[in-house]
Amino acid sequence: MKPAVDFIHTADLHLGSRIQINESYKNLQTKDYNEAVYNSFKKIVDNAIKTDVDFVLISGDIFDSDSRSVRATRFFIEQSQRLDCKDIAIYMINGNHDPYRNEGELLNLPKNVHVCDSEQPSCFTVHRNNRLIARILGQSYRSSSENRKMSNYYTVNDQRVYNIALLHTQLDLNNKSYVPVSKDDLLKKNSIDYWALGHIHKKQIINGENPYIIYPGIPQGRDMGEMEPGGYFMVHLEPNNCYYDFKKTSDYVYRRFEVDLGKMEINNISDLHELLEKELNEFYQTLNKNIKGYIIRIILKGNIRIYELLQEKEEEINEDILSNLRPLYLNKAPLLFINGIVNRSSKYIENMEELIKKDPFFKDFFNFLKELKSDDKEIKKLKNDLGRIWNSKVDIENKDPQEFQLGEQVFKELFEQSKFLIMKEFIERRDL
Ligand SMILES: [Mn+2]
Repeated sequence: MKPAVDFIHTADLHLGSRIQINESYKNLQTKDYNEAVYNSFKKIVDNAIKTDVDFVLISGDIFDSDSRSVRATRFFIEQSQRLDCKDIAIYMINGNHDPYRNEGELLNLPKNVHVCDSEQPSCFTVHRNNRLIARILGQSYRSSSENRKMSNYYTVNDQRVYNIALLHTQLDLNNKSYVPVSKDDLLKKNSIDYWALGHIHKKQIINGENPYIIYPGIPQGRDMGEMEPGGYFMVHLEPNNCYYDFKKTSDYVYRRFEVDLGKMEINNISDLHELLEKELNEFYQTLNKNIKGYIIRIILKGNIRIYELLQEKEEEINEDILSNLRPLYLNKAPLLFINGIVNRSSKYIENMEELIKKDPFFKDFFNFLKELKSDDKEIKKLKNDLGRIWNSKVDIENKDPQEFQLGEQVFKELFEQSKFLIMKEFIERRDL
């Protein structure tokens, strides 16, 4: 019988980076959000000690940048030393953000930290009470992109103990920058029991049974592209009894907050204020009190009578709304930071329901849209026609503002918005 093992699987700590909060909050008294990325790793170490795991795995991107920061390195060492005192080892690979340094790290790493080599796969053996309990394989990135299919060369012939492999990959055979490999490739390597993946910042169970293929995601999201509460996996492997539990670590959580402006008759900016304040307050009541802070973006949707005014004075109105709403949530728990407002509203159309139902022209138009929505080829063409400012490939490594990444959500919003703009144009021109 294989010996049981308990371990933590984390990845993408990105130590040295900070969460993004709007400039206007820079004069705040408490700025512990600057520590959020560090704190999430500290929580992982706390729990490793508390639960006395056999070891901790980190699947790449421990540091946010290949130039490293002294502070991030110092912090990592301090936390590793806490584990060393409890005889808990760390096994790690370097990813695209923190490729392997031949000259070593900026500071000496404690003896319990085992870094996989970048030139060939490393294989570490783990012992408990002088008995072999697991093997850990892995290979580090040599530079910030990596086209070697390193997992092909992870070889092990003995299956009497659990064999666990670390890999930093996009898990996409066509992606030549982040280890081109497919799920099937990994499934085929039947000597490996658990693939501890890193690189994708969102928690994902790619395969939920042996061989396990799991992404823990980033422990603390840093912008609107990393929205869900992050964490790590606590894993127990034992013949006939394996489980993996996701443990949340994020102090701060990014959320979208959508407001339907069609809910109320809005004739001026005061009405708009009133609606937003009420809606935001209701949204706030639904937030989890155990989270230190939420960082949100407000998305305005629906049909509004003062659409032209909103368009014409967009910047000024947004500033006015933000300066009214922001102070309301600064001394509360959880904190609420409003990073910005995105306007995806459209013109209010008189008797719209009637028009859609009865007017043959609009009936046709809506039927056309329905068909268009389910026509993948046409949708693809449409996305291309949106212009170069919209990047249809959403890439977590791309630091451009999220607004210009054309994800499914954003595309849907633009589609809805343009539907009403077209209706408005039709009505106005037909009346001429
Ligand atoms: Mn990463």
